[in-house]
This record gives sequence, C-alpha cells and structure tokens, in this order.
Amino acid sequence: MKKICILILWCLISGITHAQRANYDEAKVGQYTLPDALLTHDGNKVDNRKMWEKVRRPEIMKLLADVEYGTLPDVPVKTAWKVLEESDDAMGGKAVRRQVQFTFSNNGVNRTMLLLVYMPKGKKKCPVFVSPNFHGNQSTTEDLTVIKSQYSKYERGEQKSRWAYEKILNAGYAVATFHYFDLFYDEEKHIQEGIMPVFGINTDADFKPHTGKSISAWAWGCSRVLDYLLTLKNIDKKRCIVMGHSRLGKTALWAGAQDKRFAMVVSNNSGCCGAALSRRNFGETVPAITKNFPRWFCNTYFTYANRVNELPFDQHELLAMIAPRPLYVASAEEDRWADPRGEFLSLKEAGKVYALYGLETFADAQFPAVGEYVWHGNMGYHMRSGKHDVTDFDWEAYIRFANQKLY
Ligand code: GTR
Repeated sequence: MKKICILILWCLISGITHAQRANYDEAKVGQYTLPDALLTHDGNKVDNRKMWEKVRRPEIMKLLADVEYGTLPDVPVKTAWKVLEESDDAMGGKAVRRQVQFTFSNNGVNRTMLLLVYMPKGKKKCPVFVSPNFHGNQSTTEDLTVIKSQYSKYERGEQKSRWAYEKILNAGYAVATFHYFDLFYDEEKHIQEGIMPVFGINTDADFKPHTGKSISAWAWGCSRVLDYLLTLKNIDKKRCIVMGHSRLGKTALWAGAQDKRFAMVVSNNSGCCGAALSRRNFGETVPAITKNFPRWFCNTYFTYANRVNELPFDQHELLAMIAPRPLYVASAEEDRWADPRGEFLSLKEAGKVYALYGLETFADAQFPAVGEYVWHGNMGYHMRSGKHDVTDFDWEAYIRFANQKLY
C-alpha cells in the first residue's frame, strides 16, 4: 500500500513538474536561426525547381531519414490482400464498405493489418483520405459490421466524433483507415506485435542508429494502403490524400514526404516533430518528446535532444518536402503543447520552396484569429477553437481545401 502511495505521489509530482517545465510564454521562446531550406550542403543557393528537386530536396530527405524518422531495413516484404467483408449497402445505402486484411511477409514471418474503406456509392472516381486511427477500426463508427482491430481494447464508436464519415462521403470522398497498432504497437516492449519482426527487428537491440521505429512503420502502412487503393477502379489515382492527427499527423507528413503518390497532405495538430518548429522553446520540445516517446524516432535523434540548435534541419524542411503539392496544417487554440504559432511559422518558412513553383506563399500572412482560414497558393492553415482533437470543423476545411486545390 505504502509503495502504491509513493508511486502515485511520484507520478503526480513528475506530471506537475513536467507541465511546469514547458514554456508557454511567447517572450521566453528564445532566439533561433532556422537552417536555410534553399542552401545546399555545398553552400549554393537554390533558386529554381530543377535544382531543388535534383540537389536540395534529396539532401533534406536524407537528413530527415538518417537523423529523425529513420528508415526501415531494405528487405523484400510481400503483401497479400484478402477482402474479409464487403457491402454496397453501408451507411444507410450511401456507401460501399470494404474490409481488407493485409498480410505482410518476409523470411517466414507474417503480420496482418486490417483496413476499413468506405466509398461513396455510384461515384466513378473518388478522391480518398487515407488516415490511420488511434483506437481501432470499430472505434471510428457505430457500424456493427466493422470488424474489431486485433490490438484494440476500445468500444465500438468510442472515437466516432473524430471521423466525419457522413460529411466525407456526402462530399464525394472515400476514406480508408487502419489501427496504427497493427503496424507498430505504441507501447514499450511490444515490438513483436507490429510489423518490425517482418523486417528482422525483434528486440530493442536490433535497432541501428538510423533504423526507423513507429513513425516510420505507420508511414509505411499509409503507403501500403495506397498500393491497394490504387488497384481499385473507382479510386481517383490523382487525388489520394494522407491525413493524420497528432502523432499520426507527424506520420502523415513523413508519409507524404516520402510518397509523392499522395497528392495532398493534412497535418492535424501534429505539433513537435510534426509541423511545429523544433527550435522554438514553446510547449512540447525535442528533449521532452524523445524522453516520453523513445519508440517514435530513430536512435540518432536522441543524440540531438539537448542540442536542438545543432539539428541539420528544422521541421519547416519536412513541410517543404510536400511542395508543390497541397499541404494543410491545422492547429487548435487550446493545444498549446503542440505550439500553434510554431506550426504556422514553419509553414510560412516552407513557403520559400513553394515559391520556387511560382505559387503564392504565406510570406505576408499574419498569424490568424481563432477559426479564421489562411489559404495561399497550395498551403492552408487554421487554428480552430478547442482542444487537441479532430472535429467536423477540421474535416470541413480539408474537404473544401481539397475541392479547391485538387480540381
Ligand atoms: C502527446 C505528444 C504529442 C502528440 C500527442 C498524440 O502526448 O506529446 O507529441 O503527438 O501525444 O499523439 O496524441
């Protein structure tokens, strides 16, 4: 009993000091100099798209892969798809539903992932949102036919407020989701459950300094979903969007950076190591995130935890990887932990790359009022009222933005 009390007290105190340690005062953000996205390793200024695409973009991609998110071992993983369930009478007759089991295999090791897809009925070419979920496929809807994801402990419909399926389908978009645990179980000591063993990684000791961990695995999953969707006749190959919230927003950005088949990328409240600048000391910081979530980034990243200013990139360069494709970054007013202003400033800085494509940028944009949209060229931003979450307000913005930018 005494031990339990001490433990509870310790948790409370460390929680409080942790929250106290985070800075929420704009005056204390500190001075920082961002790395120049348009300056090559050799010190040459990039002033045209060709040089960006041939020289500078690959340089930054390599840095992000080697230092932050890591790369998965280069092994021949085979994927098999099996449709477990299908109906053209879903959502009150509005949608086609399909549930597909993916089996990933290599070297005698297999792992599965369950995909849930809703498509508007009767539409010949649907744009699609690919978006991993936190609590299992069944948590995204009350639909009784939806099969429970293997590692989920959550009730049916438990997180349905985050999934505006009706709105998405009514707007003519399909939506494809999977439980992120299927790829990488987001808790310590669970490496065996996700796909890492398929890549020959079975214990913590198997991670090399640059080996990707969960964000890499989740992003890989988004691309595997896309492989499948692109085989479907009624999916519009030119209008596939990757969208994610929070840690899955970081994932969506990394997936979109690596896989140019994603025509648009949406980061919802992705914050630290997602859209927000790392060099700003506001809300969550690199030392905090690497301490609390050792399984998200590759091991090399931890060596930068206490020397963030020495990182050879900042997060605006991750955003720049999406250029010139449409990119939406959304924050929430009360989600100060994710540093809304840092997300906005990052987008503004990434605009320098969008400008190479002759697109309008955020150069003169001011940090917007709550609920106001800032859309310039192929970049969009809003900060809605409320907390860290995905709401109908967010989905409506993404749909309108996609309608405008992808057509
Ligand atoms: C928080 C974490 C954030 C964010 C969030 C989430 O605890 O500090 O970086 O990603 O989790 O994914 O819900």
